[in-house]
Amino acid sequence: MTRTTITRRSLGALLAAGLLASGLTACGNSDTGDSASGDGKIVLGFSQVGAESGWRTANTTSIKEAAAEAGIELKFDDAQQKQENQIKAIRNYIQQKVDVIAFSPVVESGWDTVLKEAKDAKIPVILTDRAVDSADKSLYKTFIGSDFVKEGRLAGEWLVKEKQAATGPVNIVELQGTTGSAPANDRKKGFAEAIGANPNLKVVASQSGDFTRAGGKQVMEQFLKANPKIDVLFAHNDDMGLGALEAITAAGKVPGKDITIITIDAVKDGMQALADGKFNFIAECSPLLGPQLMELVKKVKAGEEVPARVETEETTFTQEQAKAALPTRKY
Ligand code: GYE
Repeated sequence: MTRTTITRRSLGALLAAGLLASGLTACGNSDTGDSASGDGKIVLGFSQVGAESGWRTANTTSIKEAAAEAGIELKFDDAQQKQENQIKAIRNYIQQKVDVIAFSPVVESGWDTVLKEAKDAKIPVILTDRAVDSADKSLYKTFIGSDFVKEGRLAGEWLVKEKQAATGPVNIVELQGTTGSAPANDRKKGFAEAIGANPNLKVVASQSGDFTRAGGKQVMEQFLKANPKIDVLFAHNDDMGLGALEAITAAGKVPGKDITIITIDAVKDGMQALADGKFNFIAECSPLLGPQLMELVKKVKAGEEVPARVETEETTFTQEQAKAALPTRKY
């Protein structure tokens, strides 16, 4: 299988031009199967992680809206951050003989059995937003989402520049996303790689806040109790950073000044905190995957070739850039 990475922007052009030919992953499933819909509509079964963050809510809205717009019948399940619920939902979709299954895997490992069941039932699977660590790449047709390692790296590179004049140790605490999830693993890795460029930068504590505000607040309280000198907080998403703000303020410290705060996502509340000077930097992760996902659903249902990976384009925001972007920010 040839692995090809393609950006979201260029995907549209390629699909339109019908240029997705050699060098791309062959879909291989031309079996149109039994549609579960009586009216000839493509039926998509989607298993969502949960509703843990502003990012996730925007992602769910994007998927629902794009399905309606594309005339695709969507069966949607919220797994409440539990892998067992996702496996149950996927098995239900297989039983209902949906045309395509898409899901955002809460963690990376443990999917081979259920993915094999989907493959045996000849139902193509699209990974959305988060990756799996299955060695057998034939268990799914494609992946659409972000480069999480890059996001972590961008966060770390900004910090290296910001603290380049530091002569003594810079103590960093890290709020990790859901344990075992692709974004938590990859963002941690990218950040660690980048800050390696300055030996003064040191992660003194790193723990999961499960991508939620409540988790961010609670773990930050513990960090503050255990570490007398915290210079920087790196949170794997905006929501945990927003929860941590409460803990920092309650501890009598000024967020964005006493503690430099870097997050990932750039949802509206995060961008507001950045514009207000409470956050210092955000690496963007776009949740608006719906339209591209629906294009891929149509392609795999038709047995056409799709790229192995469709990557989201993202940027970064400083406080000034957040002020400029906020008025037109949609989510
Ligand atoms: O960053 C976080 C959400 O998987 C990219 O999940 C997604 C992450 C996102 O809960 O806010």
